[in-house]
Amino acid sequence: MKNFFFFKRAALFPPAGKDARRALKDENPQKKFVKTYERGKKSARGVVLRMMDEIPTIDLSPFVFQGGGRGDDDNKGETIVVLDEAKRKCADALGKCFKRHGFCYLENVGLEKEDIESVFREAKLFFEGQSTEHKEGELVQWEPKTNTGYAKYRAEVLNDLRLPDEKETFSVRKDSLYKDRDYFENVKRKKEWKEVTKRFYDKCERACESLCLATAVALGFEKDVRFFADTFREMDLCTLKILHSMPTKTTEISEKVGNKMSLRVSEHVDFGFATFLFHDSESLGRGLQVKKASRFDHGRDNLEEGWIDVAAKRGSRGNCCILNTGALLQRWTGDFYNATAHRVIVPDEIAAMQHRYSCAFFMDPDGETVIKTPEEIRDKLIERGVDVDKYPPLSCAEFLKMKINEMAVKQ
Ligand SMILES: O=C(O)CCC(=O)C(=O)O
Ligand SMILES: [Fe+2]
Repeated sequence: MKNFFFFKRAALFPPAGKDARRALKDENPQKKFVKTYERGKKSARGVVLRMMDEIPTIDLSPFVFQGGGRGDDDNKGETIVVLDEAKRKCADALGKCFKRHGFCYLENVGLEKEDIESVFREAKLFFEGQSTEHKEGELVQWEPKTNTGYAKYRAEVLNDLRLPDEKETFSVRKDSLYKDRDYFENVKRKKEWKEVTKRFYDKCERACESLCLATAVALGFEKDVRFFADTFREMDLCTLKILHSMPTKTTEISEKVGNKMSLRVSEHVDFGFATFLFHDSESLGRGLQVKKASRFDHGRDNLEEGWIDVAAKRGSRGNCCILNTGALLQRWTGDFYNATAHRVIVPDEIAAMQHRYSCAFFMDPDGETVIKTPEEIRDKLIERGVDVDKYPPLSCAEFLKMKINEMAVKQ
């Protein structure tokens, strides 16, 4: 059953519509975006700025507990949460953001500037310090059923209207899941790569707990503040993925094949609860675009409009990351919260010449978790006009299987 999880985690779209196909027949959407953006700056500057202003910066520190949290085995499930003004304020801001588009800058999640810098320092050595031949021939290759290890260029396509993504990745999961296989085998700086990714993974696990607590408070689960946190006990599905895209000659990454072309990361909504996203200080994540997804538009249906250009931001302590919500959170709350659609283009010639690194921590609840609208918020949602029985209960495993089947029909 579990193997179903490790398959194109983010490719969860409703069927693409006419608009998308029409857009693909047109010119390169990356170029089009640049044009739109420039036009925005010259004649409709306010419009672009207003969209950017909608992206809040939220400080998670009220929910970050020293020494406690998910990564600490002795302390599992024991974190005591005393609700104070700071926590309510933080949760309130998160709730508002999740209700709108599910995308924000998040400061002080429990990772420091040095943690972020060191993972990218080592990532550069991992991706650029080993030949393609070595990476593709000697490293343990990523496959859907393990969702761990090295994935070469064009191994994944997040939007099947596109050619496969122009990125290579390395995925890491919980250390204790590696019993039967050494996924770091033949890595040139094995010790360093293993250490830095493990450390980063562990810190992300703790940050995940903080976010779960904050989300529960945001939804008014005052008596059951661990509602979401307790679904991250086994951590059998959480994944840390480090992504790299090489420089390209132009903003057009690939030759079109038929009507199709590739992006660095094509349009998608992440599968899970939410994702922490970090970027290297050289590329600052440029090229990332987001838009509010709806039940009917997960970013694929309209490739042209609504995309907002977002770059990474460091924040005063240099530890700011990006947070986006996933399809599972949207479903769990009967569409009360929204998932964020996103993609990565090559926005201009400067970005084209740069290596681009990013690091995503996908928060996926344990496989056995049953996803259904929580009793505690049914009444609140009904009051707000939400159809709470819209989605039948199903396990996290079933949810993904269903999505895979949907995908199979389209291919
Ligand atoms: O690299 C980025 O900025 C985004 C990556 C992403 O969306 C993903 O891997 O799901
Ligand atoms: Fe994503």
